Amino acid sequence: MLHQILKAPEGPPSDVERIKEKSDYLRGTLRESMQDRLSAGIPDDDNRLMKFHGSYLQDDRDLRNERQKQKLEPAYQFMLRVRLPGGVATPAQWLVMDELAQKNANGTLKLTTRMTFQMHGILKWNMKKTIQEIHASLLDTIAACGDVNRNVMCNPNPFQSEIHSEVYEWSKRLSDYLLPRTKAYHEIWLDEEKVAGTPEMEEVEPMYGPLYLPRKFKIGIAVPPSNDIDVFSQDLGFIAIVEDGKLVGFNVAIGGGMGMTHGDKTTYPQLAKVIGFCTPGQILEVAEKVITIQRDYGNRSERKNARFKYTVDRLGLETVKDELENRLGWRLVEAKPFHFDHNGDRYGWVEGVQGKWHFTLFVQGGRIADFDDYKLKTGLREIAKIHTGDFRLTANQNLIIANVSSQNKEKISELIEQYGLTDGKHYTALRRSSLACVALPTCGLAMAEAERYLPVLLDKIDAIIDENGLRDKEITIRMTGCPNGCARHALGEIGFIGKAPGKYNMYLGAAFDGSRLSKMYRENIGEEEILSELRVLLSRYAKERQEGEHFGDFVIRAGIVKATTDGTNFHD
Ligand code: SRM
Ligand code: SF4
Repeated sequence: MLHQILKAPEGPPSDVERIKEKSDYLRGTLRESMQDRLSAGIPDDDNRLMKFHGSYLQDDRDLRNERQKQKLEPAYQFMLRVRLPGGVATPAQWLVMDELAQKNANGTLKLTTRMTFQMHGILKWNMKKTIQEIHASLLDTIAACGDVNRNVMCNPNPFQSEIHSEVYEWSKRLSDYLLPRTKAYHEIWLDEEKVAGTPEMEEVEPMYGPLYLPRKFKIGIAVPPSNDIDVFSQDLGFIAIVEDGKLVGFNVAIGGGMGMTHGDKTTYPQLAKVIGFCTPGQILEVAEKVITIQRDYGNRSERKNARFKYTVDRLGLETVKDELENRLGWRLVEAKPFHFDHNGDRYGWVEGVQGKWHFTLFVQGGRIADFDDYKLKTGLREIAKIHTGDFRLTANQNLIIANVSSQNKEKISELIEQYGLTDGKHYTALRRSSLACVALPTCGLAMAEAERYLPVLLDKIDAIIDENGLRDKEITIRMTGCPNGCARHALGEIGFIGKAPGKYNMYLGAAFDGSRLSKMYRENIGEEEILSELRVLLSRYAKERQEGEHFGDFVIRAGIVKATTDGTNFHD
């Protein structure tokens, strides 16, 4: 048996391991801390556990210095993330999110890069009722964050084909199957009574165990030719294989991830590698066993090296595959051919199966708000009131008003027009292909702006794009406020990672279909240099590109950066 020779890395368990161990299955003293009125925050240990319940304690970083000067505690507030497999929400659920954002949060909704809702700025006293209202809308926030399997992604367009809808069902099943079993969430937020323990009833986490995973774990399912969910960035990716119009199964890819630490070569983004094929009926078992390998062999000492990608790189792909097959008791079939052609979204109206229509809206930075000259949030609320289909949040932070009946299409089109809701047609294709993580002011890890700054930078890049006649050229551009990679920067043809206020590392050369990582091009540069670099690069691209050549491929062919498919040389 292989697991006798495999070894988990040695070293004392990290602090988080200690917190999980004594938490009584994610309870800790969260209930008491949330009731405590002396501070708007909660202690660190409970905040660690809070993540498993879908929330983080944050503070408004725009106010941090001023409050410090006034000797006040930070402006504590909570971020809340919903579990929304495949990104699908009903109009009724949309209206609940819209209302909760208005009355309990900062008035806006963030559509995340993993296809769900986040609310920011919730005060401690409003957390419980917010979670209860989410629960009443038949959604929850369980395992939206924390060292467990996170929101399962899949192509958000189930009505594009019967296959899409079948794949979506698998993403839901995976999400439910891999949920933690503890009742902590129900007790703390929904006031369910703790069931007194006879030995048989004693709570156990059959899959996770009392320590849960060494780190977060992410699963996504792609439906070729669209790689919109960036399947190679997932800890565990499934690629739907269709033969004769039927879903025959999934190629299995393991060990992807985007995060790293500046200057630390033991950390790097990595692409998941395809190890075989399984049938739809085997997908839950494959996911479970992969997760248990990470549970048993992931690094519980160094959190920055604890993601599954490092476990795979440390043990070796073949060894992990053997271990998986050992645990399954059967072998994966050889992977089947597949082809991706993009990792972005397709905008505007498209007709799907069963005469239903879908409108993909461009949502800059995934932020749903009422801006001075753009009443996006109100417009969507009015649509939700009459919409009989559903909403689908995309992995590119956009929104599909989906499953619109022919009868309703005209009314919805009128509202789209009335509120000027845009499919981004009048923007450059570059802007439509942009992604930015939240960063400041809420993210505690941000070193630079992202969501608030990228649109401003894009205004200036757009001018260069126009000078070079590249308005319709789709080039993916992604910005993150730090190297954690929440906007999957390493898979953008142009990537920026925040280093310090106003300073970014610039990356180039990722593939348009999400199958190749980018590579460092310039370090620690500000806006002026970014623009002068792009002026040269984009003008060369305009003149020298070959027929149909994407920007990421061009910079490699032109020798501007070297191709990188292996994350371990990402820093070089
Ligand atoms: Fe992320 C941590 C926001 C997708 C890699 N991420 C965070 C935190 C919670 C900051 C923190 O730990 O204090 C951010 C909260 C900011 C805020 O104010 O809301 C945050 N991550 C986000 C979101 C909201 C970005 C967005 O603008 O959409 C995305 C929410 C996804 C969701 O709905 O579940 C988000 N994060 C991602 C992705 C992309 C993905 O999963 O497809 C990644 C890269 C893929 C990966 O995991 O490798 C990502 N986030 C991280 C990491 C780096 C993990 C690592 O491997 O080292 C951190 C830091 C950490 O875990 O310690 C992080
Ligand atoms: Fe925050 Fe960094 Fe993630 Fe951006 S990439 S949301 S700055 S953790």
